[in-house]
Amino acid sequence: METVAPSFLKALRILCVSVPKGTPCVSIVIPAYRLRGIIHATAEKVSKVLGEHGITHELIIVDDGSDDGTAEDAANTNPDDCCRRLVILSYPRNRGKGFALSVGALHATAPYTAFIDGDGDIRPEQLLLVLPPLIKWDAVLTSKYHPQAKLRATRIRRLLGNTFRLLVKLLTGINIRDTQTGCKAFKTKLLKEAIKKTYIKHYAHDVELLVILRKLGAKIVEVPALQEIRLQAPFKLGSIMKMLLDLLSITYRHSRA
Ligand SMILES: Nc1nc2c(ncn2[C@@H]2O[C@H](COP(=O)(O)OP(=O)(O)OP(=O)(O)O)[C@@H](O)[C@H]2O)c(=O)[nH]1
Ligand SMILES: [Mg+2]
Repeated sequence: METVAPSFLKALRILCVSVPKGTPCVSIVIPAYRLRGIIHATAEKVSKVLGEHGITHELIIVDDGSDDGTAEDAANTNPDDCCRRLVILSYPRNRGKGFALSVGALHATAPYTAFIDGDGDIRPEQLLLVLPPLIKWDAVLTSKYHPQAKLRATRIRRLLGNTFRLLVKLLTGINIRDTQTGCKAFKTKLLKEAIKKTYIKHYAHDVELLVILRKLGAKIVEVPALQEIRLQAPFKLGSIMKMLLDLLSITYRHSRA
């Protein structure tokens, strides 16, 4: 298991020192769908890792219309002392991960915002890797296809991943190895500006957001995934078709705008 280099931790301290007193340094947006019994533990682990490094933060958990008591479970979160605000947002109908992230990001009050999946699959230490480059960059993405990242994937998942990456590049011009991994960081002001222009609500929202950020002149960088990422489960044909349609609609919409 990789650890975070001291130079990253130093950069992270510098990043947070410049934030005015009373304002949290980072808003953490955590999307959650049917995560009862899991979401409070994920949020606590995230808060603890940030607290260990003295990073003031707010947690924004977005329950994406779950029907299993996810929001109630989120309310049981017991955050670290460095957490300045715990916000739980919930709405009755399931709208998709992209929608949940957008709602959460629009509630951010810190100058930097990070996304991390609520299912606990991504180690919270990954946040210590995506936040420091914000000193220089506007958006930082976790990449499981980065040369320094470890990936264990079935052949079919690898093939699907490569095909998706090629399609994204051909259709949108975005040359990013991994648009999909659920841990990313942004300058909040630019993120909010971009999010207001998105309309895809599901997984292709990640691609649309990057297309818009690029148009706004954002500098985007990828950092390696700290942990070995396992891609095993095959996608359903219906999900692949939906993703493809969303990609085409992003291309149509944003190449004309
Ligand atoms: N599946 C799903 N997840 C959602 C939705 N809305 C928010 N999420 C959250 O988005 C995050 C990522 O969703 P996952 O289904 O785990 O996607 P993934 O990590 O790419 O796929 P897996 O490899 O299956 O874990 C999780 O924290 C979910 O709880 C939704 O409508 N569907
Ligand atoms: Mg997951």
